[in-house]
Amino acid sequence: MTARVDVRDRSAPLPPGQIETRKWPVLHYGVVPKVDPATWRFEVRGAVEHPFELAWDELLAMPQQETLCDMHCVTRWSRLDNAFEGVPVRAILERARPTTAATHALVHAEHGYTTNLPLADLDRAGNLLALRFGGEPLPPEHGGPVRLLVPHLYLWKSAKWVRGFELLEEDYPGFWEQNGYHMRGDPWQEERYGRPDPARMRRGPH
Ligand SMILES: Nc1nc2c(c(=O)[nH]1)N[C@H]1C(S)=C(S)[C@@H](COP(=O)(O)O)O[C@H]1N2
Ligand SMILES: [Mo]
Repeated sequence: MTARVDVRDRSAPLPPGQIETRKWPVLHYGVVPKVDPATWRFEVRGAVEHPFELAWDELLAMPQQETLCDMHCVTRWSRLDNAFEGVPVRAILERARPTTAATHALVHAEHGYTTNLPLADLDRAGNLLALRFGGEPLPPEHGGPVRLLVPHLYLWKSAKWVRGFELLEEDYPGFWEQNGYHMRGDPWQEERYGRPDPARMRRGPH
């Protein structure tokens, strides 16, 4: 039986400044990548005791979970009551064992897309490497065959076509964060825009 985690926040109808949509808009930078399962690898590296790579069939062999969640996009649409299935991010982190110095993660995706978040926000029970949506394989335009799902933060943190986690000992801005989006992106706090430290951008991740 698949475990089910419900992370829908019903403390208010919607986070501030959001509008509900029944559609699921498609938003990303660049073209939808072609993903070949034969060469696909998910890489966990950086500040971890046990860096590793997962092949596609190894990912599919891991226990899966269903997450019921809402999605909030910084462009102000929210889509409520979504059912995703996939591999819990916690299972990946448990295998990698972040060091005690690890505080943040840089998420890597196809075409060099990155997004950063605090480790505490990555290490949450609802987060998935999402493989299915509404009982069907995740469509390529929404990040299929596999995307990150971090539903308690704005949707740009949920990297489509995800390929790895890099654990870091400090925060480092990802793609949209370098272009003005917030380093954390909590929709309930309306953390839409931010100002990353330019010194960090010059130094670069590990
Ligand atoms: N790889 C990748 N993932 C990405 C993006 C991107 O440009 N590339 N855009 C993000 C943004 S800004 C949003 S709003 C969501 C949109 O997800 P959706 O198209 O499934 O609605 O994907 C996020 N994940
Ligand atoms: Mo977005």
